[in-house]
Amino acid sequence: MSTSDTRVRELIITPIAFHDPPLLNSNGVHEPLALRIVLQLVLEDGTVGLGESPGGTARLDRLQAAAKVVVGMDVFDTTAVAAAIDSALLPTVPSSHERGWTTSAVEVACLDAQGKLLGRPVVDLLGGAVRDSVPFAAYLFYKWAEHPALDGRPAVRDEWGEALDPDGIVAQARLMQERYGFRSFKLKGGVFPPDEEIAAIKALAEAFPGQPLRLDPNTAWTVETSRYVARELDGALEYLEDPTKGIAGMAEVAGDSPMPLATNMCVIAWEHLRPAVEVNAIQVLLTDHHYWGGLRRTRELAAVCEAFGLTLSMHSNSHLGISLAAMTHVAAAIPNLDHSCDTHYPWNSADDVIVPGALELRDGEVGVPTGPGLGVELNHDVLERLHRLYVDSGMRDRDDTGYMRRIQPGYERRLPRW
Ligand code: GKR
Ligand code: MG
Repeated sequence: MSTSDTRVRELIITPIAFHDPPLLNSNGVHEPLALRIVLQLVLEDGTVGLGESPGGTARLDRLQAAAKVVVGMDVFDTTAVAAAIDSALLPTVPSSHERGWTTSAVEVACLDAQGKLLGRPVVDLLGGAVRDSVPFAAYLFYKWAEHPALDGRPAVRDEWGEALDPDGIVAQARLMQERYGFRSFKLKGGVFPPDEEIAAIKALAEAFPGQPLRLDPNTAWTVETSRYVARELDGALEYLEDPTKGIAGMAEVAGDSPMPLATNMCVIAWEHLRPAVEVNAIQVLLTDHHYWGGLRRTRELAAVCEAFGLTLSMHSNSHLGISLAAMTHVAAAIPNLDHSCDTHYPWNSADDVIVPGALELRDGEVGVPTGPGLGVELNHDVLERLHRLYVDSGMRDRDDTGYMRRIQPGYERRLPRW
């Protein structure tokens, strides 16, 4: 293989929309559609590497800027590819975390292409698999039975039903377990007053004795409320995730919390690690290859966490199969992955852009795809359909709060709320 064949001919960026149930969180409620962006990195020899990024106008613009920069670069030169994109974005995007979304998505596409060229799975490019399958947690959400009728559009029901109290959450957890065999559970909180969410966790603990549980209110609580919840749930939680805002607030809660604190909100870039470690603000880091710089940087992050005694879990957002494949490959390559990973996949998998078969959630785990690269294949008809849905919907950015206000006009986003 000559280096002229492994150069990038084109990076095709395709924004898509797919169906999402009315999942509640501390910002409001998920809209009927979620947005992602599919990357196809085409090499001179015709090899195509796939990537998937969260959607939204800013991320789309930045990926389009990256697409201009990478043409002609060698797909094996991922450090130079990331540096070129980073310096192209730097003048207009000062946040390293924000630039990270773009470099990460392109790195995954490069690694997929490299794996295809070499006939090896991506996990082999990350040092090899330390596990053949990766455990995921059932991601439970309070939710409505349907997206209500709005602006002439009829109500949209889904197969999961309503979950607005402890019984509803336990029923949802049972369904998740029946369908996918999950053995750990995460509840998205910050929706109802803390005592109601404490009751839901206690109901889950009773229904699934000995199975790890997590609660994540996305900073909906003050330091004082966080301490109260932590005390009430002593012995019931594997970890408490982002109860309150910021490194200083988390450190105050961590000071007397009976369980570890986790984050995907206050430590989201390399420069946040040192201040967080200095004040012992977190004990668990939810990594996410979509913004930490890609799969190799995530592997490096795992080593940094190991050095500082932080345990590792994995964050997710509404996503499809290219992301799930990338999450699975990197999680399989990390020796110190101490907790099962998050995934939204059961909520969105019906609209997946990849050809079925390569990824299956069984016994709460996803087997590491064995085919070359990420081991998944793009379904071009579905990609076209989901791109059309994106174009026709007019939706360009996620807005959980705005959507909630259209349904409940008095709704206010307040963080902390309690
Ligand atoms: O999908 O509503 C959601 C989640 O709240 C998501 O946006 C978060 O980024 O899952 C995430 C988390 O763990 O904070
Ligand atoms: Mg979280």
